[in-house]
Amino acid sequence: GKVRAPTHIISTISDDRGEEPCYAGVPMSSIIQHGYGVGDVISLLWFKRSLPRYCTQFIEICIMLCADHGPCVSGAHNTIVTARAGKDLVSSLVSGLLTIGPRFGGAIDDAARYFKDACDRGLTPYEFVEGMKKKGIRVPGIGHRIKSRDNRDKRVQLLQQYAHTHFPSVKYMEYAVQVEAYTLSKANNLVLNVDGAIGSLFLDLLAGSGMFSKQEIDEIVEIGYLNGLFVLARSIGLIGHTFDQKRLKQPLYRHPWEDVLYTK
Ligand code: Q5B
Repeated sequence: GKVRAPTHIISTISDDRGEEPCYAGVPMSSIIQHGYGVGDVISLLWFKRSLPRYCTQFIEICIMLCADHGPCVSGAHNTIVTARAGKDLVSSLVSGLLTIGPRFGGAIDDAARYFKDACDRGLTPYEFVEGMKKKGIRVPGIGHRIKSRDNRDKRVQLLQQYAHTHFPSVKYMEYAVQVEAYTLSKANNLVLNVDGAIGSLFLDLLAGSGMFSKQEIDEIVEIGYLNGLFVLARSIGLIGHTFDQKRLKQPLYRHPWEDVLYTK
């Protein structure tokens, strides 16, 4: 029989060899005919399956709500400074993206990991939070620079409302809310933030949709798919900030001396 030379690449999510490209086996024409949205495309290319509409709509809501959060946040600031240094779109975009990490926007995967582990092990919020403190780890998904008990993050509320209406179960989100109640007893700004809301609710989506086996959920959480939602979403805003600075013909940024503490 025919002997196939060993390949250097294995790919399982898309195929462009036929008459039309396919995403996880679904042809482009079918994506358009069914009126699929970007949530469906993410389902196909990231999760390799078509998810129910309430799940793909949740993904789209995450993307819309995280697309931008003003010019003062880490990512937008970097992008603005880079664009003002005369750099191109891709350089300005990636300089903003590179700030996404454990403190800024990139806490979604760790929030999912820690909330899942603590909730599945039946830890009380006290046991969980104090255990994290002993290990010297900040609770991912908790805390915000400007949001607080009296100035709640509207994005978190909108995500919670959507899940309460559409998800079969919000067990993990309820656990995260109990954790928040405990952390708020320590400091006013230790609210459940947007990363924590998405992390906990995505656990509910994975567990409640019936579309993923237990092993698949563990693998998704272990690999860490969910920061991808913030990266993808915030790229929209960072691209916008780049165009904004170019449109406004903003000069090279230089930080004012008065705002630096020069000391020995
Ligand atoms: N403390 C977010 O801190 C921030 C604690 C904590 C236990 C915690 C901090 C944190 C976990 C990572 C996380 C996502 C750095 C945030 C986002 C997107 C964004 C951004 C935007 C957008 C804020 C003061 C005291 C200290 C700390 C204690 C703080 N957090 N303890 N667990 N999680 N969170 N990131 O205000 O005793 O004085 O030493 O790392 O979830 O990124 O809008 O800006 O859309 O763009 O700077 O919303 O919470 O407070 O660092 O001065 O800490 O609180 O140990 O205690 P802050 P710090 P002590 S959403």
